[in-house]
Amino acid sequence: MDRYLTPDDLGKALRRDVADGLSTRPKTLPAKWFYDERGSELFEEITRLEEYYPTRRERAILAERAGEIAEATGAVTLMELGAGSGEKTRMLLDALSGTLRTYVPVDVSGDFLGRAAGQIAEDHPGLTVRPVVADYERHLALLPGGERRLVAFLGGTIGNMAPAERVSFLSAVGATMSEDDALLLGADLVKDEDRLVRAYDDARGVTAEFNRNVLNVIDRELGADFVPERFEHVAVWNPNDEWIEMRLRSTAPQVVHIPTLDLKVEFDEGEEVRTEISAKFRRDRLDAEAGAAGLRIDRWWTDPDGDFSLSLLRP
Ligand code: AVJ
Repeated sequence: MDRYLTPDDLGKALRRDVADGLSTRPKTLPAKWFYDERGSELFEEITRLEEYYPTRRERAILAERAGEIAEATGAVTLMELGAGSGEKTRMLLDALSGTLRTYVPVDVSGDFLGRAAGQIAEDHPGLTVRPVVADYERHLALLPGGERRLVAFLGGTIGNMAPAERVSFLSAVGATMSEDDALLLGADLVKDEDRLVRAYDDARGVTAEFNRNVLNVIDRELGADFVPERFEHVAVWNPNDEWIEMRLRSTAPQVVHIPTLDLKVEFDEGEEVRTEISAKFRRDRLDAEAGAAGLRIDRWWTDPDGDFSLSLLRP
């Protein structure tokens, strides 16, 4: 396993993000810290919720189009950024089996990667599986190259980035690509506000627990004394930026201690911490952002209801 990121680097990044995010107003925390073991389980549970359509829709598009993707790319190397749950990966690997020789899953969590990569190697004899522990927002230039690469960034995770970050991320991917390479990008689409909000504020409260779990992560990793129950889950649609915002709202005035940072954080009653943005796209916005990053959308697919998109970007 190649490592560009040690547990120590991750700890440092968490300390910096929490110190920065909780000492500004409005307070913010980056969405990437949701995903400890518990958070990853909760996210898996979210993907099975009635209200949470993106995973199901993306899977449907892949089921329909995997053959076309294989034909259009002839990929020899598949690099997956944020190597996710097995199923979508497996659909791609199966479709690409005629040409594919190497699979490179990239993730910040070595434990998770090791397990997932081992399973995939076992199920695909003859495929070289080369997991890389890295932060795809920082280490793109260091990732292994390869012949006819398909870089997959699925799930709609690009929506967690603000517009300027998206363009620099796409530019950084583009900078690693040669003419025969392609980027397979999953992006959620703008739709009815009601459905969007319900997808991020489900009736059973799984998303609320997922949101509050970031406080458990900070308690465990930085010795803080957040009581997650003292924060309420909030999901709102921001029509100007066309993104969902998840927030945690303090239910009372309170002070939280973070010993590792030697920090005391005060919350007013009703004060909110923004924990995630999840941008929703229109084709023209993606065209523009891809263009600004020196890429173009070569193929564009959606599910029959137009809920979610998969696109194939090229230099
Ligand atoms: C994994 C980032 C795509 O934004 O929809 C699910 C995470 N947050 N419910 C998303 C998430 C709340 C998800 N992504």
